[in-house]
Formats: sequence, structure tokens, C-alpha cells
Amino acid sequence: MTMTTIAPVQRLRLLRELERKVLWLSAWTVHHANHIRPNRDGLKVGGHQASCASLATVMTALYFSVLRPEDRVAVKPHASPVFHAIQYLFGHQTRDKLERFRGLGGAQSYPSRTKDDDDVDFSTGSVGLGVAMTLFSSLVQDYVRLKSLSDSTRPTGRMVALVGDAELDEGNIFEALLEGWKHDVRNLWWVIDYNRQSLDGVVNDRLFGRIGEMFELVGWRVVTLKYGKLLEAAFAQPDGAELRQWIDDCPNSLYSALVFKGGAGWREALTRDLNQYPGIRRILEQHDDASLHALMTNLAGHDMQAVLDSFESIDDDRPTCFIAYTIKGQGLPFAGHKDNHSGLMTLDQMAGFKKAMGIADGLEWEKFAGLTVSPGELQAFIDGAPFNAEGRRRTDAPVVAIPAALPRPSDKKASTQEGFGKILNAIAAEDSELARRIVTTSPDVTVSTNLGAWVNRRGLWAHTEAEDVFRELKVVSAQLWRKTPRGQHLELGIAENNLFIQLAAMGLSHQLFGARLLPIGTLYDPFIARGLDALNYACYQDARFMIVATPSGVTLSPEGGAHQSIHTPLIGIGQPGLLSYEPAYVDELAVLMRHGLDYMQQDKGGSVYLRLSTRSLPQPQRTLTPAQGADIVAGGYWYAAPEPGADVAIVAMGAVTPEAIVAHESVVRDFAGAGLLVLTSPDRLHADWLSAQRNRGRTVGRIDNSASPVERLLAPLSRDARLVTVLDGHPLALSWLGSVRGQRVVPLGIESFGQSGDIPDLYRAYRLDSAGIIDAVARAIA
Ligand SMILES: Cc1ncc(C[n+]2csc(CCOP(=O)(O)OP(=O)(O)O)c2C)c(N)n1
Ligand SMILES: [Mg+2]
Repeated sequence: MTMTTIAPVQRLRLLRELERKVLWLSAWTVHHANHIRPNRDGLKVGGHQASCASLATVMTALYFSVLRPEDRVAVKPHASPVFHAIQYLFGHQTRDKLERFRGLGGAQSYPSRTKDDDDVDFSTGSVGLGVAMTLFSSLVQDYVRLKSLSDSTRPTGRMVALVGDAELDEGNIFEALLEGWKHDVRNLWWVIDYNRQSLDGVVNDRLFGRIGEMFELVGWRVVTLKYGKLLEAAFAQPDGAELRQWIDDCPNSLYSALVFKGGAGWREALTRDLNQYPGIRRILEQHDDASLHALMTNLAGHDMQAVLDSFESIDDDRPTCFIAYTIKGQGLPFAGHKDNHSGLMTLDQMAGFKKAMGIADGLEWEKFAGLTVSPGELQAFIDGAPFNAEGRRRTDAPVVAIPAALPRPSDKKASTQEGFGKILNAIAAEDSELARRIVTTSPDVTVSTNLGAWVNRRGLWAHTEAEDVFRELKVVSAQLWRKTPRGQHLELGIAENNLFIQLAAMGLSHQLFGARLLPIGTLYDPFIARGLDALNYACYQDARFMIVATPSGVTLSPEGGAHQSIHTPLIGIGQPGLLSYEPAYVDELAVLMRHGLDYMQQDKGGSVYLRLSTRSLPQPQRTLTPAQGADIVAGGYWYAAPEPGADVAIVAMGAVTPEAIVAHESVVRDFAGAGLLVLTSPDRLHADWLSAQRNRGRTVGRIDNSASPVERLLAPLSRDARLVTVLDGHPLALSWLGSVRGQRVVPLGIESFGQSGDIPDLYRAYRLDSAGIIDAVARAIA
């Protein structure tokens, strides 16, 4: 049976049955986890039965009728049980995992691309981010389509977000909306579950008028699904207009409270306010309490026909916001109650609900129990759902081969930031697969992070061609900002949230659209913090990208404390899914960029963070051997090797390395054999050290083989050698080194806010200059 052959009435009937089933399964999944499954720790398991009920109609309509395989969906986090129920009906989710909902290995509390295996398109959880993710994914879909990087026979998908109304309080949504408008975003549907309730209570009445206008302001179509077919029919009766006006004027809190009270409550309120109208008296007489309640709660977001009509009325690619009026907890005992967000049905309430759903004991997980349509008919309908025509929908794309070495600029003096720009510029000049697959993006710091040369060669991306006006008018500028669909740089406004969500979308292009991209995003290092939740979100989804953050630390000197990043090295260590490096020299950077572009594509890889500097350093005149390259990738190397058994070493990272070199030259005069260790990645060293220790627990007797890079690096030093560590960032990033072999550390770095000054002054003030390092060595020895 396919959608085209089924009669509309029949389809409506089947969808209503499935809606009941989806509501039941979502409520039961949460109930089972909280009340049936043994609880070992006394903690509430939780789950959101009311939030699920709110979206049951919309999601049933979408998944079983409206969506197509090429569409991609971000589901409101707390509607996860509805999503899993639908996947269960499709046969992509198991009963076992539903029974273990919110347990180890079970269906996840919030849909997760990496932890659920039932075809989640976008993870959600931190409200607002999944919504924006659909917008940036739509841009990526167009990016790969316009360049013919994806399968051109595949229809263009709609990127759909199922949005809780309170999610719209998150500012990142509006940051995304503006960016979407600038980039002429298309094929985007945001369905707002307008239940007028958030976590704490009922939302402000006046808010949504404005919200609709905001969408229209940025070119969206707004479709409001307010009243269902029953209410529309009542409004058409004599005095029906009075009823409509009454509901329109009804404050959100009063409406919610009446929903909770039910038929008698409605009767009392309507009698009090509208008894003078004969038509209203007639409506009240014609309805018993139960049917009056059904009438008054017949909002379009719970009216299957109204929902289908709205979705099916759209046949173009203009971004569309559906504001679906719904009831939080619709069909459940706590519908409308302002405290229902994390409310769970009691055992008694569940018993009543189960009875009303017609589910016999023991048949709670049966797919078709309690329904009035034959299982065969329902199964055929589910099997014929267009969305499920191809089964699971995750795509893949081959790895892009990265050359053995990237071009290496040979300047005698350079900053890592300049080096980054030159390496990319050299790649841009090539006609290579690598050059074609790189896509860059930046939140208004393209030029100041040295992406300018790349953009000049590769162009800005846009749906349509646009010349650089300055160029046309022959105004001299180093930047050529021509926009074309072939362009490979996506320029964003200043919003780091947008940057990271854009990178998340680009970094999933192989799995979402079957086209491999190598995304590189640049920003100022301190402003990683502005988008940190979005960065975490991107990593949580296992998106693959490279972030290049300059300038960093107090080395930025005259710019001052507001632009100087202190604790980003700790973010680099602490953020799962993100491998961080901080090279001192350009030849190291070239090795690390090469490694990063490859690592980004490996199954067991991840994203990469390069913390760079604008400080121009004399470059070592050396040709790195493959072994040295491997050390740089592994996280560090001896710049000046210690003598075996040496009692002291300086450990430096990044822009302050020259100070360490000077200090070292002085220190070796007193302590012959002192070493200078240059680190490129405490993150990588730390991770490999922990993993080696874990493995050692398992394989006894192979200690040398399983020594991690940091253990090998520190091995030549004496057992109680002193380490003086120094970086332009928080000292904690390196102070753990002392635990590797029990050697004592004096950690130098920045613990307070930066300030303006020149490098000599600032390094002196923060004790990072060579005198400070020598002093620390003396203290360490003493
Ligand atoms: C960034 C973030 N802050 C806070 C929360 C906690 N939280 C979860 S749901 C929610 C309110 C959701 O209300 P709404 O979006 O209207 O969804 P509903 O349950 O009403 O459908 C909050 C504050 C969160 N998940 N993410
Ligand atoms: Mg809500």
C-alpha cells in the first residue's frame, strides 16, 4: 500500500490510531523506566510524558505520512520517547532498548546521533541548538548540491525542527534566523509546539504575536495551526464568533488551568462569561462534560486533519514556521497543569490511562494492542510510509586522501597564524581533491585570522553570483569578495554560536548528505567561550571539523584583557571529541594540519582545535624527520634533549617557547644536562597516558611496549627531577605532568585576567619571561 493509493478518510483513520499508539508507547516507556524497572539508586529516572503528548499528533503525521527519506529532523529533546516509539513501530528500535530507556545502553533521554541506533538525524538536548542545526544543515545541503558534491539524483530534503515554544527564548535561535536570512536559506520547516508552557510554568501571553512577526521579518512564511476542525465547526454556529473571541482573549494561564479542570470547569467559565448568547447556551446543552472538554481542547496541533492540511499546503522551498497550538499533556491526567513538565503519571493514573487506551495487562509493548484497526492493515500502512521507504537514512562518503605533507612556508620569522594563512593559500592554489573539499567559515574574523588569501582564491559561497562591488568600482583592496555557488568560504556574522553550529552541520555532511567536506572554522580564541555549548553540541554529535583560534593568551599584548584567552587550553583538554594542539612553529603547524585533516575523517578520529598565536617567532632552521613529525603529532618532543638522569627540565608550549629557550641556555650552565621539552598537545599526551594506564591493568608484563608518549618523553629524567612548565594559558594545563613519574612541577602560566601591555612587560608581569622561568627553576631545585 502506498500513500497515493490510500483514500484520505482511511489514511486519517490509520493515522489517528497510530497517534494513539505513539502517545501510549511514549507514556508507557517513561512509566516503565520510573515505576516498573527496578530502581537501584533511589534517583528519579524522569522523562517527560506531558511534553511527549504535546507532539504526538504532529510527529505521527510527519513520520507516517508527510516526511520523505531525504528529510532530516531535529526532535525537541524531551519528545525523545515519541521519536523512539515511532522508530519502534518502523522496526528500527527494539523493545529491549525501550525497556531500558534512560538506562545504560537503552534508548537515550534525548535523541542522540551517536548513542541511539534508531536513525537520529540531529542530536538534541541543549534547547535551541538542534533548531539552529536544521538551518545550518540546509545551507550545507545547498552548498554540496550546488557544487555537485552530492548525489544529484537525490531529491532535496527539508530540514525540519520540532521546537518547544520555550526554546524560542534561547538567543541562538535568533542569531541563526538572521544568518539564515542573509544566506537565503531554504527547505526549512520549524514546527513550534505551542503549548504555552515551559518548564517552570505558563509562558507570557504577548510573546507569540511578536514571534510570528519576527519570522516574517526575515522572509519566512508563518502558518498558524490554531483551531481544530471541531472548534471551527462550532465557530460557524450561531454566536460561534463569541466563542472564538472568548478563546482568543483567554489568557494562557486560564486556558491551561481549565484544560486541567476539564468539562465542568469549561462549563462554569463559559456560563459565567457567555450565557447571554443563545447560541452558546445551545452548545453547552448539546455537549456533556466530556464532549465539551474535547471541543474546547480541539486545538489544531492535536487535530490530525488540520495538521496534515497545513503541512500538505506547502509546496515550495520557502522557510516555513508552523505555530501549532497544542496542549502540554494532551490526553493525560495532568494536561494543562502548569507543573506538569516533569510530572509522571501515578500508578493509579497509569492504570486508568491504560484502560482508556484498551491495553490489557502484559500487552503494553504490543505494537497494535488496543487499536480498532487490524494489525495487518496498520503494518501495511507503516511499511508504505514514504519516510521509511529506504530504511535507515544515514549516508556515508569516502575519505579524502590527504597528501603526505602539506606545503610548508619557509619564512625565517613568522607567527603560527601567518603560517596557517600561507599553508591554506598554497592549498588553494592547487587543483586537488583536498582543495575542493575544504570549506572555511568564520564569524566576521576571516581577514584577521588570515583566511583572506584562501578566500581571494576560492571565493565566498552564495546561492547566486555577486561581484565584489569594490572591485568593480576599482577601489583598491587586498580582499576580493566575489560570491558564487562555487565559493568555498561561508562568511558569518559575529556569532560564535552560529560558527560552531555551522561547523557541526558541515562536519556531518558525509552522514547527512553523502558528501565529504573538510570544514575549517576560524575565530578569536577567547570567544570560544561564547559558543562553548554549541561547540560541545557539535562534538557530541561527532561532527568533524577543525577550529583554528588566534590570537591567544596574553601574547596578544596591546589588545588587552578582554581579548586574551586564559583557560582555553583547559577546554582543549576537557572537551571530548576535540583534539587540541598548540604548536610553537610553522613547520609543526604544517604537520598538525595534515594530521588533523586526516584525523577528522577517521572512524576513531574527531575534531581538531589549533590554538595559534600572532607573535612572530624566529623559525628553527630544520627539516623535520618522519619520527619528529610523529612526536609532534603525539604531543611533544625534546627541543634540547636532557642527559640521562638529568635533575631538571623546562617544559614549554606555544608562543612562550623562545623565553623557555633563553632560560634553558642559562639553566644548562648551572645544571648540565637539563632538557627543554616542547609540547604541542597536553591534550593528546594526557589522553594517551590515561589510556596506557588502563591498558596496562589488563596486559601484565609488557610495560615498555605500552608506555605512553609522555612516559617515554619523561623517562630519561631522574626519578625526582624537577619540571618547570610554561605556557601562555592556565598553568593547570601542564601541571599534571608531575603525576606521570612522580616528578615535582613548578607550573607557570596565567591565572588572572590579562591586560594591555607589550610582550616584554606582560611576560614579566605574569612571570613568563626568561627571568621568571630561571627563577622558577631555582625554586624548583631549592
Ligand atoms: C540550554 C538548556 N537550558 C535548560 C534546559 C532545561 N529544560 C529542558 S526543557 C525546558 C523547557 C522546555 O519548554 P518547551 O520548549 O516549551 O517544551 P515543552 O516541554 O513545553 O514542550 C527546559 C528549561 C535545557 N534542556 N537546555
Ligand atoms: Mg512548551
